[in-house]
Amino acid sequence: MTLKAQEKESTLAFVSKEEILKDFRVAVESRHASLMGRKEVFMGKAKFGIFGDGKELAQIAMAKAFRKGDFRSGYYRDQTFMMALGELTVQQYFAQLYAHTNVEAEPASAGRLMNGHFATRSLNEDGTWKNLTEMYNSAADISPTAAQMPKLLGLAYASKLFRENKGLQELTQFSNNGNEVAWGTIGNASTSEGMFFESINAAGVLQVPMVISIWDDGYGISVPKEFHTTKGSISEVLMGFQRTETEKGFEIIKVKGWDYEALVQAFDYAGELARNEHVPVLIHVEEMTQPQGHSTSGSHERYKSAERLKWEKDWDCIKKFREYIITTGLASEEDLDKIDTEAKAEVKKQKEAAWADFSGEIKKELQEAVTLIRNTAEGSGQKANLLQMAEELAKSINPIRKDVISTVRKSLFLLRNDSSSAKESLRNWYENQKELNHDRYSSHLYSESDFSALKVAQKPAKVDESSPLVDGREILQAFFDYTLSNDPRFFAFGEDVGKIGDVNQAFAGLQAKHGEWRVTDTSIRECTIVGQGIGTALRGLRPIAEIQYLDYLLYGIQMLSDDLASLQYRTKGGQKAPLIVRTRGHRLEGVWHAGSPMGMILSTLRGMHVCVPRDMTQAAGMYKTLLESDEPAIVVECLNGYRLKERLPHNVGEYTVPLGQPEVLKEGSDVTLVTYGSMCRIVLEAAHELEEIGISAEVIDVQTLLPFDLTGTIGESIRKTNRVIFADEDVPGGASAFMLQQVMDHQDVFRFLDSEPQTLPAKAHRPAYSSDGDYFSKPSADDVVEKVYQLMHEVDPNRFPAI
Ligand SMILES: Cc1ncc(C[n+]2csc(CCOP(=O)(O)OP(=O)(O)O)c2C)c(N)n1
Ligand SMILES: [Mg+2]
Repeated sequence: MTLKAQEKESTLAFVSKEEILKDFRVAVESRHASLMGRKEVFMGKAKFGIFGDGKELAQIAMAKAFRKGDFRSGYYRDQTFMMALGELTVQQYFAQLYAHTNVEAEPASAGRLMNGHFATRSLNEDGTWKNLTEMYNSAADISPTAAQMPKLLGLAYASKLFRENKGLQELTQFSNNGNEVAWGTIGNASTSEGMFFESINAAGVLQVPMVISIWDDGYGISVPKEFHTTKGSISEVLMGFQRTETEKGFEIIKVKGWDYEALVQAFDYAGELARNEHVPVLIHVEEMTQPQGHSTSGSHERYKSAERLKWEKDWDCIKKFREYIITTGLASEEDLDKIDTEAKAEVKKQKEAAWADFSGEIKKELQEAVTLIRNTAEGSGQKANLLQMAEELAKSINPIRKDVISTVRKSLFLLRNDSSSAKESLRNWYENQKELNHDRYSSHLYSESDFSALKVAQKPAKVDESSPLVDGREILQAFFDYTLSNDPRFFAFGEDVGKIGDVNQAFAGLQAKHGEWRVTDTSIRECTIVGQGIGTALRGLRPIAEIQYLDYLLYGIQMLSDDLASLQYRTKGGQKAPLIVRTRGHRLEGVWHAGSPMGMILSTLRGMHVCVPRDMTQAAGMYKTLLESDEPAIVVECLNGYRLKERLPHNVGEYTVPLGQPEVLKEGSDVTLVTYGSMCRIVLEAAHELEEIGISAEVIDVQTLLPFDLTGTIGESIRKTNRVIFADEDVPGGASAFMLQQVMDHQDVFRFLDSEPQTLPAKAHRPAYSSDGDYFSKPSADDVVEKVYQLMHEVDPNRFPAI
């Protein structure tokens, strides 16, 4: 549907002349920032640049409709929007281009992200939440195209929850009755991604206040839109989503990117509709341009025709805005020229200030290093070399930190035979810089606040003879019931989680008891289940997003890896999304239902905790620890454990299981067997068999793979047994190799080993179907017994002859 002209009589009736001229100023400032930004890259002052030129006007219109408490989830073209809101100064914009690591200078990512990645800071320095309803909020951008969409769904869904779930009304810091709109932006070509369609469909089903704008410049880098989109138009393709008098759906609006009046009206209308009625809206902004091409990596003259390039000049939105202002008589050509000249001077000034700030810090470090190196030269046998290195460093043009630190490290190497106080000073300076650089480039992978999962107080489970023996799933059910009763922020959702209480019944009866907004069914859409979790967690809620089986995590792992796991890191503690992903894995049969791809998880989800409880008692305690913390995590429950009997602790819902603390399940003196999850029972069974033939195995459950054995329990055991085997159900070189590496690198055990450390993983292929498939694909108790026996045979062939 094209927005009807009669919706609002005229933009001029509700936007003042001053405001329009201010809009013009923001637009031209943003344009000059783009133009100068590109030059900075070509001058070698920044590595890469991607800019928002050609997209200014629509973003100004979007900013007008954006209210405090609202959220944006967008992409790299949105500088003008951020500037129009006052959430991005030109100086900050250039600070990011230069990768300034100071969080005050570059609040979005502290120099960790390339330019065009926007974010506001939701957290105070101590990790506590700010009042998000008093701020303009932008979720932290990521580079993969369309990956802003799943989280956008969650940001919008949070408004739905805040409005519909009356238990959340007290949380005024996060919402005002769900009146917040989640505004998304995406490029036309990126709408081809699966996650775009998945998010659109889910938003239509859920009827959430989401306004998604498509910035359509006709291209995705060099490829024109006919190659991306059926009929060459995403709004045409999506017309089936258009709501009607009788059916819910989307409101779909088409508007031109150079038409100021229509843009202002479209965004105003969209915002009101989404905010008041929770109707999702799609705004297809067509006829946008790219005055400088896609990015600094290439020039668009290579792939655009002369006609197209001319068309882009003629229909440039700032040119058209200028014409509009002049023809409506709001200002003269000279007035606008004056604004343009002033804007250009202002941008230049702020750019220079950003450079002075950024380069000043490094120059200061350089000066210090040069002086310290020169000092070491006196009396050193390496005098000439050291002085030369200092001189070269002193002369460098636009030095970066690497130049300084690398020279210092090379100097220290040259000085290895010296023992002067000047060398000590240089070494101390370097050690200090190491700490600073850790903070600049490597901090905040995990929470550094008081809410870190590692700081959660330990409360042991109370279990005794009077604790009833129940099915494992009933322990989880008791835990979730307790938590739903005591924490209004907590809710669970996923495929089959609602009505039947998940396929393994841990939520059985809990939707009936606590309501549909607390325990909720979703469609089959793992990627946006994760996004829904991230978005709601970004808005202060405590979701558990369920992935029905571990194998299907692959559909959601991109969001977990690119977005969630990197969130605290890429904002340097500015945002958090303490989402818990619940799933179940390990033992079952079949190629797609039995996997234990822990290596995949470990490699891609650094920044999250990875919990692998051996039973439901441990799982409930881990959930409690995580809910007390502000960190994201994945919990892999044992698929074959829901019907096994466990004792229901008296304090379920309150006890915690600490992360990073392995548990010794059985003591032994000959060999240490390290494992986790469903393998714990198998390894224990094997250990008891081994006991009968005189081999004493110590069995350790690591409990969590990330963090890994912070207490040094495995090392301590190896120092006693002098032998170790790491067993699991992952492929060779997967999590068993990870465990081996962790122990070898961090626990100083090499000299205590009397036998080669070994791993006992599953086969490299996925497990075959049926119990026989399982037996021949994954380690069994027989495999463990044989592996340990073989090890002992090598130690003492007389006592343990070959089988
Ligand atoms: C998942 C993924 N694939 C590829 C890229 C590389 N890439 C970056 S931008 C881009 C083109 C995007 O075009 P469009 O969505 O139309 O946005 P525009 O840049 O035109 O505004 C591509 C292919 C990426 N960032 N992420
Ligand atoms: Mg495009």
